Amino acid sequence: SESPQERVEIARLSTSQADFDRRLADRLAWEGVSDAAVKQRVDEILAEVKVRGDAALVEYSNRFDRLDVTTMAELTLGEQRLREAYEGLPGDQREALSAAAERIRAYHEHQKPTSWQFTEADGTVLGQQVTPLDRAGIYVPGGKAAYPSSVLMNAIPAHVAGVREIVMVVPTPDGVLNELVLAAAYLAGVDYVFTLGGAQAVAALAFGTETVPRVDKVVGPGNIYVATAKRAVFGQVGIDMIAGPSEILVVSDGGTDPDWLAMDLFSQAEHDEDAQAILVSWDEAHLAAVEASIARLLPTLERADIVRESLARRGMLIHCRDRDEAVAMINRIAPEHLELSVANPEGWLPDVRHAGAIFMGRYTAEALGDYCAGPNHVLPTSGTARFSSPLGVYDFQKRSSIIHCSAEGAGELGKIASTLARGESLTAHARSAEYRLTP
Ligand code: HSO
Ligand code: ZN
Repeated sequence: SESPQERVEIARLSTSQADFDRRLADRLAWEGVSDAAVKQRVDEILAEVKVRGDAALVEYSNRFDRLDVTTMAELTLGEQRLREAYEGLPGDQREALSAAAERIRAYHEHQKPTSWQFTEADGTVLGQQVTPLDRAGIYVPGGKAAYPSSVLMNAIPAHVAGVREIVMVVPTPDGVLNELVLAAAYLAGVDYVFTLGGAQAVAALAFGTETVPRVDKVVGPGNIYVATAKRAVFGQVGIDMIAGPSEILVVSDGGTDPDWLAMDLFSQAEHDEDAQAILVSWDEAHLAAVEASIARLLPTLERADIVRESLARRGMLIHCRDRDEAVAMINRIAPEHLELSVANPEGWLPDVRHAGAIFMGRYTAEALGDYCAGPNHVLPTSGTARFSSPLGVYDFQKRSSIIHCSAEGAGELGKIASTLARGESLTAHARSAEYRLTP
């Protein structure tokens, strides 16, 4: 580590290689961990919390987070405490957090879906009414993955959606509170916080206890216990997607400073050893230049060990033939984050069919989107951008259908309904429709 340059292990692939498809698939593969032993422990915890409520929460928190509490009151933080956390922050952090929250709020205001109705010729009105959830629960991990930015990204869309009550849970190992996380909760409109973590926190939100109100949906990332618990309570409450490790795919036309691109790749690789950073280009010399930047800059990173491991496990520098092959690569990988580090990114946009978030042009570092550009940083991972979308206002709302028949409309529809109902031998349906036929 004394040497400023080191050999960095990162796979070099080329679409011209005979075994390219297999090599790409091998490195993309990431199986969401599922473990029978974990599942059994989680089921036990869920059952205990369901039956014994607060008492079980107090016991688990003492055991797993090494606390010494006797009541839920000691695990509850109200709005006053959240405001104190915010006011106690150093000025620059307070300003940065507020600026980010404002931008995220403004972006999500644009996302609000509208209710609509239309009237048919006979006066029958049909439509759709959008309503927020009553209560949302936000899980925030403890320890090294406690990101204040993620508190903003999860809670602000819920607030903009009009959710009446937002409850947050966050573990406090050894009783240590994260003031930035609490300040973010304050800014995002969280109503109160329980210092609970793990499967027991998910259980509390899903079932409710004497102190913790039952929520309608649980969102937010967590470890394998949390993910397993969320899967188990799904159906009784809504959940968001189960996130895999973070990924970035950078497509470069060769015109961006190789140091910038190396750092963009590092920015996701530093999240964890299973994170994935990929660069695609048709410019061979440029790929070599970025590789040299990686070797020179990696030793200067605080989290060099994590980045080195992540690049070795799952990183890729991919040489492709041309723009068309680069587009094919994007849609095949369906990345969580796509950086289009090219001269005319707008020209690419119509060809991008699968990507969680698209960062356009040389100046748009993914890191800006992670914190403050405005769009959500909770995004579909592991290729799930093929069928899902960023977390948003719509995830905290649902739709009701509206039907308002005129007398004339009931006559027309009644004939159709009664015929179909008799075909199904459901005669009460048929007669209910027939009562309203116009004579
Ligand atoms: N890139 C992460 C979000 C994040 N980055 C939080 C920094 N803090 C997942 O998309
Ligand atoms: Zn990030």
